[in-house]
Amino acid sequence: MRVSSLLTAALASLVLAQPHVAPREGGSEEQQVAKLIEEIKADVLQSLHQREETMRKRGEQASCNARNIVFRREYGSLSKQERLNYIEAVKCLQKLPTRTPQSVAAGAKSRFDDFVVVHIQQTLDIHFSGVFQPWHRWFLHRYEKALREECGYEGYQPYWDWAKYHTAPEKSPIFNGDAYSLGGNGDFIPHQGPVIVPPAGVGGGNIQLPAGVGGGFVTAGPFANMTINLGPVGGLEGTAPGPDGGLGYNPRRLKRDVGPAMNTRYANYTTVLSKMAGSWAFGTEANTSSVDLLFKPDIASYRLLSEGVPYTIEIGPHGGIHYTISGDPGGDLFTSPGDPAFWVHHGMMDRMWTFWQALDPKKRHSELSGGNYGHITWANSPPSRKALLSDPINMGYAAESTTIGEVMDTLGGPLCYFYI
Ligand SMILES: *[C@@H]1O[C@H](CO)[C@@H](O)[C@H](O)[C@H]1NC(C)=O
Ligand SMILES: *[C@@H]1O[C@H](CO)[C@@H](O)[C@H](O)[C@H]1NC(C)=O
Ligand SMILES: *[C@@H]1O[C@H](CO)[C@@H](O)[C@H](O)[C@H]1NC(C)=O
Ligand SMILES: [Cu+2]
Repeated sequence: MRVSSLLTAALASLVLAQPHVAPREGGSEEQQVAKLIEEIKADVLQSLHQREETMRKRGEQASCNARNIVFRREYGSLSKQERLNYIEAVKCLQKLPTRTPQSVAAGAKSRFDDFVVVHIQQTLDIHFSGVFQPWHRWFLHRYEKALREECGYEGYQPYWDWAKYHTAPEKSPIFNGDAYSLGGNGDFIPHQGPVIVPPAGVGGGNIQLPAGVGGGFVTAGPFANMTINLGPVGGLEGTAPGPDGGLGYNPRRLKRDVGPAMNTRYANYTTVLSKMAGSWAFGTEANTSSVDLLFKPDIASYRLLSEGVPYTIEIGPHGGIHYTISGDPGGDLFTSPGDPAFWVHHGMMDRMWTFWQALDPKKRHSELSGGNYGHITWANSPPSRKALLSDPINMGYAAESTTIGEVMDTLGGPLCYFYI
């Protein structure tokens, strides 16, 4: 395990970095993001050590400490062997028997499908609501655990650094179609991009989003010709809705429409920087040495930056990257975890939230509500109470359930990981 050497390297940079003291320079947004992340990591490792010291003095042991913390890494930074190990574990999960009764979901054919089922069943409760971020954090963690404990994977869940490949995601290590990728793009078919249709009464008109550079079946790389069993729930371009509200058996081949248009527009370095620090935190604002400036945006604006404003062109990087994958099942919010690429996208979603929390941990490890996305209904419609830390995170037949409060801190409770 390389964790201890990673930690040593990170701690060494902490000594040199002296976070928050040096005045900030401008630099490209990419450099600003990198610098901010270095500071976050240094602060987190330092606080981990401080916490351990404090507890040691009391004769207690921190359950998550510098020796057992694990780090999730960017997909392209994994070695070829590590990528192969991840791919093999996902394929293994797709061969293990399902735990979902066929009476619940006749389309569930594997352990992998168990995770797709629970997402389909709860889609309308777990998006644009207070449980969104914690639910998907736990979802990923339990998926990672299944890969490790049921399929012998020794690494951790990788993430897709959206901005890193935004000019050509189809050529990234994730989608280039080589033996170490998550499969190639869909074969090119001339087509239009997805259309967002606001429900009756919402107004604003249909929103035409740009297309990717694929559109057809995935025919190269490890998940070439992979069979999708569940969904789609509402139907997709060229694919009718599946039976039983998407829970029925509907075998078909994986399609993708990866391309730069959506990625660049909705998930570039400006996006990533804004989510963590607000678009004004560096450079142009006069007082860039104030730590407080970094504490914006608050939970409500973070959620809007991240998930967009429903039925507007500003769909945010969450939707923007779902549509960067697109295709089938990637273009169907309900069934989207059925594309192996879902999991690296949500790895980055969780990474962003983890970093945002780390900028003001005392407050943000319990901050859940704020704005319309903090309630227990989709965008608070119909109006509902705010989500609570005691609310459940239900994993159905996929894994054990928990509560929101248990997963707010990735360095506490049942969790002990961070991102590099
Ligand atoms: C995927 O299916 C296509 C069309 O049937 C075929 O040409 C291709 O060889 C298959 N690829 C793999 C890796 O099985
Ligand atoms: C980068 O993303 C932001 C939203 O986060 C968007 O407003 C901007 O137009 C994007 N840049 C490009 C070049 O598309
Ligand atoms: C910048 O912020 C610091 C810390 O909040 C404050 O002490 C200082 O007066 C500010 N400087 C200016 C020019 O506003
Ligand atoms: Cu989701």
